[in-house]
Amino acid sequence: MTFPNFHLGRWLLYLGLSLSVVLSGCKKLIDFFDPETQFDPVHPSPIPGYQFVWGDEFSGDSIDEQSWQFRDWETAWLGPVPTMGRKENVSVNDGKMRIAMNIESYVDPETNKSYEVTAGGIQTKQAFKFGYYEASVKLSATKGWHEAFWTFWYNDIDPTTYFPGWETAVRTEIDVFEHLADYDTKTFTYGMYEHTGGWSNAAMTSVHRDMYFGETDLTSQFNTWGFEYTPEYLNYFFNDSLIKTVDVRDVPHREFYIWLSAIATRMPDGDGEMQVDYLRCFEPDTMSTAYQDRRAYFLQVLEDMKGEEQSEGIDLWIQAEDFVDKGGWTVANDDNIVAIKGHPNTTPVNEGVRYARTGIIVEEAGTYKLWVRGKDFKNNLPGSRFFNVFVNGGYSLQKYGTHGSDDLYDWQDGGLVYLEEGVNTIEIYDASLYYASCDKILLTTDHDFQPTGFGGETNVEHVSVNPPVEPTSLWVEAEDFVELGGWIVANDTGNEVIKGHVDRVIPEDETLRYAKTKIAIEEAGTYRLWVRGKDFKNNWPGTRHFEVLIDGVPATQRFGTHAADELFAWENGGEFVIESGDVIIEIYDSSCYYATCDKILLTNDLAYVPEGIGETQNVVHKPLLP
Ligand SMILES: [Ca+2]
Ligand SMILES: [Ca+2]
Ligand SMILES: [Ca+2]
Repeated sequence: MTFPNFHLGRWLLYLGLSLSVVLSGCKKLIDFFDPETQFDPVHPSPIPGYQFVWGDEFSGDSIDEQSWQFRDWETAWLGPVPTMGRKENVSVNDGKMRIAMNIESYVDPETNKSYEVTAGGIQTKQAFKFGYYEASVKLSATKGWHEAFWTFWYNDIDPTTYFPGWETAVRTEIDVFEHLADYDTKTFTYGMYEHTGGWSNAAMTSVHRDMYFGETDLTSQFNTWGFEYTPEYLNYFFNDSLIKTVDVRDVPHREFYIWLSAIATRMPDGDGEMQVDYLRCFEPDTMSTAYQDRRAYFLQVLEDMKGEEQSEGIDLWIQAEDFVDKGGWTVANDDNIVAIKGHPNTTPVNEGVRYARTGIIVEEAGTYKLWVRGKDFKNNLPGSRFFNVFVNGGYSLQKYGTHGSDDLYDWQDGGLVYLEEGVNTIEIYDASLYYASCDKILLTTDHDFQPTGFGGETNVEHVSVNPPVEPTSLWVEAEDFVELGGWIVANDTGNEVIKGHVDRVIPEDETLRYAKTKIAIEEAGTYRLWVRGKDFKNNWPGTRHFEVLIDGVPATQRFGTHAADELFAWENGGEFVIESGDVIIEIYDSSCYYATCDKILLTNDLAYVPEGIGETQNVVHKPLLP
């Protein structure tokens, strides 16, 4: 760590410059960065409102272990090839910190585990929070390595220094750049994650995520990446140009450690080296005019992101993530908004899950203009992440997520649709099965209106429009069972029934007590068994009992024990979980005393209660042996 102290004269110069930029009404951010005030190789020159606090120019011949900690452990969760981080892979010479990324056989002496690749990196021992941070880095051109300049809420595997409540709190990660294993030499990704679910059940959600596609080679020269982290906005810079502003007002703000590191995420194509010229850290002078002017400017940038919020007509703003039925789409944060995301280059087994579906309640019928806000990349397979939107089932060839504009998310014109008063159905169809993302839909009676930015707040009521599932009710006549055993078919007061043994004469052949049949169950699920049998209210009620078994499982209820006013009545046999396929039903003569069974019902409408003689038989009785 060798760095001259911040120079007051230079600082005053920035204050003046930044003020004049704002006062002149200049909106281009590049004007904040006057060539006069750019970094030179030796002297730090902060962006307005910040002052240098710490850095490392890597001008010695070893890592300053007072300031840095090595990433000297295994990383295995990010790919098929576990990487051993080694202190020995990090060196300092010629003004650079170098991480050697090696294909080599290495056995960890502590665990005796063998590795095929080694790499590593360093993390600051000091924690930082709000500020401006910049590193100059030259990446490896060898594919298979994953290099990164990033922040994390821990700096080693010892949690004793973490913030109180870290075990369960949402924690954050800022990736200033990640150069993935198979990226070309001009592309990187960056973004911010929230880690939720606590220490033991950690999950990640994205605050935002973006990719940078430029003309600058990242592997043949040093380039600078910077980020400006404030309680309100997060700015990303590449080679002194602002590339993204993100609203972080709703994000929990944590201290972090700064990491410069590399691992393999597959077997690399060869050895590589990541080089870092410097890391420089600046803290905000929040009371300064320069900082306040800058803040005002970026708060306006955040405000401008919202775009037009209303037209001259009736606007129905519909968030995709509010759809009642999202099918196979998942809800995710992305680029300052919440969106739903389709399948990631996979084909679902069930076509139905390609639809997200909702009903919206419309107060005024009429012709509305449809607008859809979806995601596309200008420079990375533009137009390939497409989806369709159908209003009231109308078929549309219009694809969304195909705008190819500078912004990740943009509005596309869907033409005119007619909305009825009352419930109207909107469907989002995952047509590409390739990373489709939909943020929001607008239906407006102002046909000249063009939405921009995020658009207005949601103002519609969603209702389910999924067709009600038709229940399966299987009506089975006892007299049609394929094997009757000792039961006989009879007509009893107008009912075709089967009757068991009489006078408590138990047959020697136990099988004669069973009537059996086999029917097909098409819809797996939970079914309720109902049985219509005979009992006498005033003449030995409950004595003429019989049992029913479904695939060998007896109902807990005995039948013919209802003691109802009517001779025949339905009795509830409880619930059975039944797989699809053939099921065997048995009626067992448990009393051998005039048991009488008319009909059986299996229904997955668990609330249904049959009455009278029930419905007509609707099953086929199949031979017990196929
Ligand atoms: Ca250096
Ligand atoms: Ca949305
Ligand atoms: Ca019957």
